[in-house]
Amino acid sequence: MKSDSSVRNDAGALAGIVPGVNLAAEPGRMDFYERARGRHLAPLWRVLHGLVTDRPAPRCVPAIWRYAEIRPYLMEACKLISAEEAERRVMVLENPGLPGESRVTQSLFAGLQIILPGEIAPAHKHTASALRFIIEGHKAYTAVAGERTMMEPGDFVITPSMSWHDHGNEGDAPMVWLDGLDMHIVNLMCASFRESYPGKVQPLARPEGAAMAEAGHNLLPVDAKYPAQTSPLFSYPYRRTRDALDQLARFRGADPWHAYKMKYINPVSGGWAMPTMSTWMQLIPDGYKTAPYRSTDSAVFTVVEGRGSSKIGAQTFDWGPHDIFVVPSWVAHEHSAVGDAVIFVYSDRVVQEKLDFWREDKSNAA
Ligand code: GTQ
Ligand code: FE2
Repeated sequence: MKSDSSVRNDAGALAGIVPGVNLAAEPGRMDFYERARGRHLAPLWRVLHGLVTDRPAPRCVPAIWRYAEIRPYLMEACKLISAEEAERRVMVLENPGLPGESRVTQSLFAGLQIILPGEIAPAHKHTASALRFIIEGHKAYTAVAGERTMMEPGDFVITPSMSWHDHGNEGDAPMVWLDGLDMHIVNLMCASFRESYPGKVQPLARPEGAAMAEAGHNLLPVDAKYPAQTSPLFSYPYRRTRDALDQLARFRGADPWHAYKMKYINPVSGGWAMPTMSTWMQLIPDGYKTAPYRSTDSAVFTVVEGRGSSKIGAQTFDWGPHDIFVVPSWVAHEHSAVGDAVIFVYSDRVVQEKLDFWREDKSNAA
């Protein structure tokens, strides 16, 4: 007889939480469960409603990281380890509902990367795609697939799957950005590969600005082929994004749920800029309050400008510039701004859309 406590003890523990199972009959079934387990078989009826839930049941919880509180930890990390030794000097934002899993939501990774003047984060490549959202600093670059781009606060920068990338800081102050990665999605399907570049930095094949010249003006070279699903534009400067929102707000009324929400697009397809993570920028005008909204994507919000607060489920979070907060799947949320607020957001929406299961709810029902 096996002494597996999960089989022996759970008839009582499961009382009242396994709909459709006659718990009074369970003890008489225990011997069967144990023998089946020996053959690597398990009865679906004991787990079905935890697998196919009536509605999203995220373990991820609403949470906020206030920049003023976490920035000192980034600075302290700089005293303890170099960018080179760490490979990437990143403090991972761990969702309080998923401790130790390096997840900001169940599907997404978020980390704050810091690179000091003169440092280099060495070149590597991997299956996972990354997005960078620049928080502070100047004169640091990332090189992606043979081209460099300088990074400025508010810029959104893409590292596509399997492209070589290295980062360097040529300025005189630390640079900090938010990393968003899809490795948990990659790992769900056990598809991860990674390689170090032989050498600290990759050689540059194109001048800075080449991608912007080629794809950044609503024009594309006539015969160019773009087999990848990621945007060939790998930097979306804040100046342009901010200007677009500003101009839009001059002639359009604010949407009740979104205020002004503009998605970053891939100019080749017109779809989302990245194949695994949706990205957008949201402008909430001074004094505006959005209506309660929920959707099945989980999202990471980074405040660029302005102050305000968000009610996420039952909790209310006050936020200001550089604060980062999380909205889990299907949790109703509403935002209000004091002064015009600009917020960068990434989520797993694009994956869900491709798989035909993304849903939203504008009914105001929490
Ligand atoms: O900058 O290449 O936060 O590969 C995690 C994995 C950053 C990066 C992260 C990475 C990187
Ligand atoms: Fe990387």
